[in-house]
Amino acid sequence: MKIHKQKICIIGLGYIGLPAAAMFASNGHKVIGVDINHKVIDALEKGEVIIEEPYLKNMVEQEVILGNLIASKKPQVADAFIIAVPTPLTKDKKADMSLVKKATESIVPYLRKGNIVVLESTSPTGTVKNLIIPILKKRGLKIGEELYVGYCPERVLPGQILFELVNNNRIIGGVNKKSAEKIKDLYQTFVKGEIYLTYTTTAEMCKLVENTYRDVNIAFVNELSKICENIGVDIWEVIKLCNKHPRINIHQPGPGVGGHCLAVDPWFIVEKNPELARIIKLARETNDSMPQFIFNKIEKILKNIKGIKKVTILGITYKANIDDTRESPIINLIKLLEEQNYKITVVDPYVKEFRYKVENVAEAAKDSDLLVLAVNHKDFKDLDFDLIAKKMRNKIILDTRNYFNKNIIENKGFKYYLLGKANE
Ligand code: SAJ
Repeated sequence: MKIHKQKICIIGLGYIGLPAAAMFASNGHKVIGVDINHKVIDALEKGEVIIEEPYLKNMVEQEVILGNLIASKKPQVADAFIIAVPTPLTKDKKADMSLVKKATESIVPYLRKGNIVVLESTSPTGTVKNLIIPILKKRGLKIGEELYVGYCPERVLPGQILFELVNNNRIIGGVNKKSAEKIKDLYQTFVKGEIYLTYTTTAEMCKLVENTYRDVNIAFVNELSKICENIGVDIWEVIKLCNKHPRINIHQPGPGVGGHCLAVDPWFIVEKNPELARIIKLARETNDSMPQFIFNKIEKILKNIKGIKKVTILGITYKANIDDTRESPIINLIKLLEEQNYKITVVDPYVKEFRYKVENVAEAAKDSDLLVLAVNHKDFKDLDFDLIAKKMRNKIILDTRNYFNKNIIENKGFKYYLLGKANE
């Protein structure tokens, strides 16, 4: 397909905006990257990035050198504007839309006839219609005829963002058909997956539903793991056997659900439908209860040990093989341990700094009473359990992910506990 070179202004250069900016730039467009964070802009001016994502640094560096990607503190006149700013959760579990509002306001003076405006930030349903459009209208352009507006959620997985940006299917919701088609033409310059067109509110709902689907399924299996502990059945064996059924796909239990998506997005549905969204709310609460459940298990395991107890936590990120600790349930588990004055050491090769952090597992396990596998980082797959056994005061392991080989560990003299299986 022949690319019609456009000038694209991307507001918000985080985990989503920056990869999108680099991708548009490397596919024939001129991209102006705008951010309110000076650190982001200073880094980008030098062709550097301040987030960890495979291959992103190289791509950004190259496009900055070629002059296809330019950092700017303010928006500029352009053909298309993409808003990819955070929509954090407030303390009372509502979407904080202030950054989306500000970003939208910031582009108004630069809008021209024929422009495209796309929201990418995960947002409650109705955001384009009720928040974005009223602001854009101030420019006096006819929405859908002179200014094409829509919502295009990202669906990428941290750690493989650049691959998924290109290969995943996408949904585009337009305020009208023309808007959706215009936005599709733009994204098609690099998206190889299918692009499905719909209306804005439907697209907003799709994004929320995708992550809620996963959250609810994980809550289901987390609840089952509590039930299995109660009745003396191994949840992992149950999952393995049930998943042999052609239409069953049970998710994995664990110490909770973290990250900026699954732990947040379901609340955007609850916010707008408090009376109706009952399973969704309960699922959130169930997943949020997992750190406490793990803590209670730890207390039971160590109940006969006198004096101050030491626990070594392997992994604190919200999931495996990434550096992101946002909404990590492990941080909540650590807080519970702190409240009860446990001595704590933490090992996480992906996280640069954290209180209690020790570089290697054997060192961290010195005089420890319990080793908790909290995150299944690949680095923890082949640990030297002979050395760890020598260092620990009590040789006990709690595996919250069914990640270690029970037989190997028990052969080294450890007592092995597993989430979803009753303590014996
Ligand atoms: N988790 C479990 N059990 C499982 C799967 C995951 O406990 O069976 C936990 C993980 O440990 C982690 C959390 O859930 O704490 C979330 O991990 P994830 O890999 O499911 O999702 P995210 O948040 O990294 O990315 C999700 C993706 N959404 C879906 O797969 C539906 C991604 O496609 C989205 O782009 C992203 O959210 C987003 O930005 O919304």
